[in-house]
Amino acid sequence: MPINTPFIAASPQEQAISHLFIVVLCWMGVILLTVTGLVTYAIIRYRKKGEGEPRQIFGNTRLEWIWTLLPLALVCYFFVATLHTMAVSDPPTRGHSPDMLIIGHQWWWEVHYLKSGVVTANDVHFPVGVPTLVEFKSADVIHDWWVPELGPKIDLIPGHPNKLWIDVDKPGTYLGTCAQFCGAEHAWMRIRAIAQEPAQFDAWLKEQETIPPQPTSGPALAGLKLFKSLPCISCHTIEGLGPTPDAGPNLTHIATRETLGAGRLMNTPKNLAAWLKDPQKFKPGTQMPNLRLTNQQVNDLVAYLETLR
Ligand code: HEC
Ligand SMILES: [Cu+2]
Repeated sequence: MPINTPFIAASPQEQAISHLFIVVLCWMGVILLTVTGLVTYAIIRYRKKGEGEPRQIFGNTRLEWIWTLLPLALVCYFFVATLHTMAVSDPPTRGHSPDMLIIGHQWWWEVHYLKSGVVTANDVHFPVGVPTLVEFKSADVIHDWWVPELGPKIDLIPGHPNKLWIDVDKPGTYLGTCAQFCGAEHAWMRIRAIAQEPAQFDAWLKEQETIPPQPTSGPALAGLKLFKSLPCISCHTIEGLGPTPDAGPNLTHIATRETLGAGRLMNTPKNLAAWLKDPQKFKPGTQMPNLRLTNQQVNDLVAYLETLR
């Protein structure tokens, strides 16, 4: 899916924020031009031509009223406009139960669709035109969710859940990132917000709800056996295999995701093999260790993971 043009608001929340930004920017421009214009005029008009100081004026009440009231009115206007934008961009969440839970990890996003039990990572699907209440938590340090086209940023703070309405009004893929420095791979903690028409979103959710059948032969079966015997299974959940750890992204439908390593690599069989061979090469410091797999093991694991659609 093509990436949307950046900086074009795709939600009522972002619409309000962009609008306030433009209005304030225009007023700042007017003030800048007025002040520099007056100063330039004074410099030229009153530059010294041997005629001494210009006439000095003290206590001009009318002027003083103007330069007190005009800025005051502007500041009041900015204040009210900001309050309005805050109300529109972050509508009340109390009394609503969240539709989605997003947990920040060093350095990836765990995504739960609470009404269906689907768990995924990094690619975050939203239905267009259906306001989604998202709860944000952290598994370790402070992270910050930021997809500029979709509205405000929100912090993910350990022990202090936050909530935010996300209400995408145009289909498309929107790129975002963690906006709070959170350690070595902070720069590779990207978000792909994928907004789909409700029918498409429902179809996607249905697909994610069904557990892919386990392979019964060939390299894919060998890969499944390796996955269960290597440490993979103690960090990653694949539905149907038993344990459900969350130290690493849920891989139940890994082959349907667009990227690996929170945006670090596009999800192709070749990149998947390179990632498994040495994740530290792509994200030095990532919590996934280099397990020193042989090429044979990598090929079998890739064959298995590619069946997880
Ligand atoms: C110690 C825990 C741990 C072990 C063991 C582990 N992983 Fe990971 N894995 C992670 C973490 C954490 C990430 C996310 C890394 C990041 O994006 O920074 C990850 C990422 C991945 C990804 C990319 C997923 C995505 O959605 O981006 C794949 C695929 C993967 N691991 C497969 C495996 C396989 C196969 C094994 C066994 C050979 C394995 N992992 C072993 C923790 C682990
Ligand atoms: Cu982060």
